[in-house]
Amino acid sequence: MLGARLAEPGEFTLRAYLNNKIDLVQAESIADLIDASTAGAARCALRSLQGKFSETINELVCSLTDLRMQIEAALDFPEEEIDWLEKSDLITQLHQLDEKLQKVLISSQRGHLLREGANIVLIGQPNVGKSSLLNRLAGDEVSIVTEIPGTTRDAIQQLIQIEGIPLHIIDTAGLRETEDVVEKKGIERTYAAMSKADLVLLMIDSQNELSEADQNLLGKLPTNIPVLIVINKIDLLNQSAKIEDKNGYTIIYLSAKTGAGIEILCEKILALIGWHSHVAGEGIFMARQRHLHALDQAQNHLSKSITWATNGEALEVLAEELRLTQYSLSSIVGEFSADDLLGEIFSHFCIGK
Ligand SMILES: Nc1nc2c(ncn2[C@@H]2O[C@H](COP(=O)(O)OP(=O)(O)OP(=O)(O)O)[C@@H](O)[C@H]2O)c(=O)[nH]1
Ligand SMILES: [Mg+2]
Repeated sequence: MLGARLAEPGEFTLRAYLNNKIDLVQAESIADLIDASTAGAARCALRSLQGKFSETINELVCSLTDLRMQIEAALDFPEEEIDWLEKSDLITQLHQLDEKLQKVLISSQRGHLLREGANIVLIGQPNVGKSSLLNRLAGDEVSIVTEIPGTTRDAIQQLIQIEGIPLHIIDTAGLRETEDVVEKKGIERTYAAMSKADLVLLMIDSQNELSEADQNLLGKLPTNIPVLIVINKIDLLNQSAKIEDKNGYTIIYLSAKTGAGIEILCEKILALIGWHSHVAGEGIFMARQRHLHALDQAQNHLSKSITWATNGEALEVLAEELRLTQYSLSSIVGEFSADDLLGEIFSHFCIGK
């Protein structure tokens, strides 16, 4: 074959990266563009490919380098009168940097949601209308609905979009004591789905009170996962749709059958998974978990350095925290990225990209 061979996954992108044609964020955005599941996600990936995310990170790194230079100079020439490194001035600059970093983090968290979506798990007693709600949200009959309790046996996942945010809605087997082997397995899957949830919707029939079983269920949920209580079938009691806070829970009254209250539910879902549409205008960065982790680390180091500076600690300690802040930020665009990290990133490409 005249020495020809098939390209490795991501090989062309890797070469572009190694030849400094693009940075790591841009390389990742090529894969994101290919994988984008919504128009919003594709637009966002394109912005990263054009360098918007990298530019913002590089600006932060520049401000940081500038500040570090001032501190290093003060360390090297302690006897000089370096008036621009007044303590108050230093703290102001650190706070400004922290504010900028905070904005990037928010934009990145939004982008991460746009990229990954969120897992929303519907749980509750049999027959309360979980599958009906999934169908209502999906606008399609994806899950079987019958008046027989125990209809759903297996967890059913459906991808929907609200305001362009991909949401994986997982309908589960109604939770109850049962001797049925298949249903038992289904219930095990319900618990497994719950542990991976970003948000749990606990559904109750409006004709019933919150039962002891429901309360037990609430007690079993991991505390870090937000819960929304959904009271369904309000059409049967001629109630109107509403949202209220009671005993530390948010409760939404709706009807999966008529659609009343669905808009209230969608709005609350977005808020609980961290998509605040009113924060628009700050931009969205197509962030991966890796980027969020690095930004988090950067913010930790920066807030430590603010504490050190405020407490008047030695400049050396401050300088070290700022070095670590810069290291975390630079790892996003790839300046200090280890080889195994590159292998991990490029292996996710399909062959020949
Ligand atoms: N009137 C009324 N009936 C509803 C509503 N939502 C669901 N139902 C009915 O309630 C019954 C059960 O609905 P499903 O959606 O299958 O309930 P489920 O919670 O998925 O039940 P399992 O899969 O058995 O756990 C069906 O007969 C639905 O038509 C509603 O908002 N109003
Ligand atoms: Mg069902």
